[in-house]
Amino acid sequence: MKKQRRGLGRGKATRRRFLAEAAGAGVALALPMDLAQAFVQQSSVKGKEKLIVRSLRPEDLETPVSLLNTWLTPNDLFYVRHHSYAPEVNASAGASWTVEVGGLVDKPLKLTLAELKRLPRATVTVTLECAGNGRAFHEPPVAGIQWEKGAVGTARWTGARLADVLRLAGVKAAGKYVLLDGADQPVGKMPDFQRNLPLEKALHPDTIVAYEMNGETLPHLHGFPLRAVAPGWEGAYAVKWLNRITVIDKEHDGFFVKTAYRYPNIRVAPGAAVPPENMVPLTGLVVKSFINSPADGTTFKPGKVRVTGFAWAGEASIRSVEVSLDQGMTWVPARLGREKQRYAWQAFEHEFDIRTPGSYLLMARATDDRGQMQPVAPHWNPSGYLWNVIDRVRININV
Ligand SMILES: Nc1nc2c(c(=O)[nH]1)N[C@H]1C(S)=C(S)[C@@H](COP(=O)(O)O)O[C@H]1N2
Ligand SMILES: [Mo]
Repeated sequence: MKKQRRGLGRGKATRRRFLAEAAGAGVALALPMDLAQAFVQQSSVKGKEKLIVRSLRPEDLETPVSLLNTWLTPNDLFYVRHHSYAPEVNASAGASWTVEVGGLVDKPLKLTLAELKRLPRATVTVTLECAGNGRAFHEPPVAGIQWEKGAVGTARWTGARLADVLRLAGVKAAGKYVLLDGADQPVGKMPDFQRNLPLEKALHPDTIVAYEMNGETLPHLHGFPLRAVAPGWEGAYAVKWLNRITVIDKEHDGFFVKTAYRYPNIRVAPGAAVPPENMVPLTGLVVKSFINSPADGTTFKPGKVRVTGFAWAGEASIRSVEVSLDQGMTWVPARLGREKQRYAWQAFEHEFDIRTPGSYLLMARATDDRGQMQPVAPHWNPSGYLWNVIDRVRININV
C-alpha cells in the first residue's frame, strides 16, 4: 500500500477506505467505507465513529486533526490505543474494582475504588500522546500502527495522587520503580502490557490514578474504572484498567519495558540497527505542533488565511510558535492561546494576507522553554517514536 506523504496531498483514498493494519506484518485490509461504518456501529468502538480506524481489534483509533480544534478534546474524539483487547468491565465490575498495592511496601493493600475516591482529589490537564504518533511518516517505514498526526489529545484527568496511594502502603527504602499493570490480558503469546515509572515520577504530586476524564466517569476504552496518568510522559505510561501497583527495586524485565518504548541514545542512520545497550526508555514528550486548520489541499480566494493549531512539549512549556508560508525562508510569530496549563498543549493562530494566486506550503514550528525547537528532518529510530518534524499543510490561492 502506498504510504501517505506527510502533509502533501493526503488523499481522499484514505477517507474512503477502511484500513486495518496488522502491526509489523504489513497486512492491510481495505473495505468500502459504508461497510466499515456498519462494522463500527456494532462494535466496541461505538461512539467513536469520527475516528480513523487503524485497527478494529484491538481498537486503535486516530483522531482526524481537523477535529482536534478545542483545547480539551471531547471524550468521543479522543484517540484510543491498546495492545491487547480491552477487558470487559461493566458498571458493576467497575463498582467492585480493587487495586492491589504490593511489592516492596510495608503494608500490602487491596484498595477498593470507593477507598481511592476518599483520598484527596487531584485534577491535571494533560496532553496525552502515543510515542508512535507520526510513525507513518518515517522513511524507511517502521513496523507498528501507522499513526499519522492524530494519536494525541488533551483531557482533564481527575483521581487520587499515586503518591497518596503509595504512602498508605509505605514504600520501602529499596523501592526504585513502580510497576503498573492493567486487567487487559495478552493476546496469544504476546507479553502482558506492564509499564514502570521511576519512583521519583510516581511520587510526583501531579502523577495520579484517574477515575474521571473531562468531568465524566472514565470511558471504557480509556481504562474504566481506573488508569494512571503520568503528565508530560509518552502515552504508554498511562496504564488503563489499572488493578495492580507493585513497588520493585530495579527496572522491570518485561517486554514493554526492556524492549518496547526505547529510543537510541546515539545518532543513528535511517534504517540502521541499534545495539540494545544504546536503547534507553522513553520518558517525556518532545516539542511538537500541528496545524489543524486549514486542511491540506484547501483552496482560498486571495486575502486572509487563518492558520491554527496546537503546540506542546511534555513536561516543558511552549515558548513560541512561528509560522511560515515561503518554504521556511521567513517565519513570523503566531499568537498563543490564553488557555495554558503545565503538561497541556497551547493553541496558536496567525492570519496571513495572501494576495498572489498560487500554491503555498504553510508550516508551523514550536520552541519550548528548554530551547528545543522542532527539527526540519526526522530523528529516525527503529520503532518510529517521537516524530516531531515541523508540520506542513499545502493550500491554494485561486482567483
Ligand atoms: N492496560 C493498558 N493500558 C494502556 C495501553 C494498553 O495497551 N493496555 N496502551 C498505552 C498506550 S501505548 C497509550 S498511547 C495510551 C493511550 O491512551 P488512550 O487509549 O486513552 O488514548 O494508553 C496506554 N495504556
Ligand atoms: Mo502509545
